[in-house]
Amino acid sequence: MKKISVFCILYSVLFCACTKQQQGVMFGHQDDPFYGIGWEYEPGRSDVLESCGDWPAVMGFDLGGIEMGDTKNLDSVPFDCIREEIRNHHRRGGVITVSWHPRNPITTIAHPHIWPEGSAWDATDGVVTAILAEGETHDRFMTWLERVRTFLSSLTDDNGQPIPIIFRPWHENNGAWFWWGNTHCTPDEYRALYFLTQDYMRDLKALQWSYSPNLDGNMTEEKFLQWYPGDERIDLIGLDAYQWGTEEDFVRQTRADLDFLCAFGKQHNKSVALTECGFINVPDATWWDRVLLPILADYPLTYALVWRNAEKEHFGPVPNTESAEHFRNFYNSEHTLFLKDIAK
Ligand code: BMA
Repeated sequence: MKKISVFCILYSVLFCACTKQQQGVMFGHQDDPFYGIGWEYEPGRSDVLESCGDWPAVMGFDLGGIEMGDTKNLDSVPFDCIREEIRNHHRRGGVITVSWHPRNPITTIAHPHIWPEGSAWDATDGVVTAILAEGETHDRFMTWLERVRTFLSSLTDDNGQPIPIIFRPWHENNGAWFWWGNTHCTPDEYRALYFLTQDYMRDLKALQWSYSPNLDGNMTEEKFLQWYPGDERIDLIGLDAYQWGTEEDFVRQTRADLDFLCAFGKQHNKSVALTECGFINVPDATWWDRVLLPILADYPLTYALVWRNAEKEHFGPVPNTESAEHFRNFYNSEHTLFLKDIAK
């Protein structure tokens, strides 16, 4: 599909990362400019900026809720602000990635609701089957795709040109916590859902498509290929890897999966990224330079993005804390790239 245009866009967005791959991995942060620890919606602020003096190279944003026609996403961020900050970051020379945690099109109910009812985490069986069949769920889902398409097509630069976006739908599908997870549909159904989404957006040539399973610890080609949408469909392969358990397990499992994914990426000519990562609330300040950095130093990754700094849970650095000191070591390393390293 659209080989030439996808290649051109990929080349232009990932140019820095590809040419500097030997030099470093771009650092990314979800929802970076909207809120942090102790503040929200103060233009110009960012916990990353205030920790190290530079913006993240990559910013991540989520479209969950747009499918309902909501004006704010599932984390209460207005979609108008998301559009504006995507434009701002593009203007700075940064890279943008967009994820989507859509609600469950069968059980979804109007707000207010009791989580996880109706949400992406309301992981009932048969949703993907119903989306793919004729009927009410399919029809509702197509209106959802239209709302996503409309928003993504509104992401244009100062000259009205589409802003390149790494779009990362249907992530972490090798787990069971989302309704599109691997116990709730077959591999063929999963791929059909991915294709339906992608084909519906085929006119959006600035989208690069990411496939990002969750940390497995024992990924093999056989397991990976079972669900992979295919080389023709995917531009960037990601891994979502959080340290939920012990540090030892996290390091061993992340390295094992990156060994596989980087070899696969090389063979199949795909970029590889840690599309989500982090250690919830960063309880060990040395995690940045002692745990994460050595991993990034060893793999030719395009980027590594940590999740959002919400009050209830944060994954990025917090200014004026010990974590920020170690984050500065991480920032100063030759193995990491921030905005100043990639912007023209
Ligand atoms: C999850 C948590 C949720 C959030 C969701 C989408 O991992 O951070 O609180 O709603 O991501 O950002």
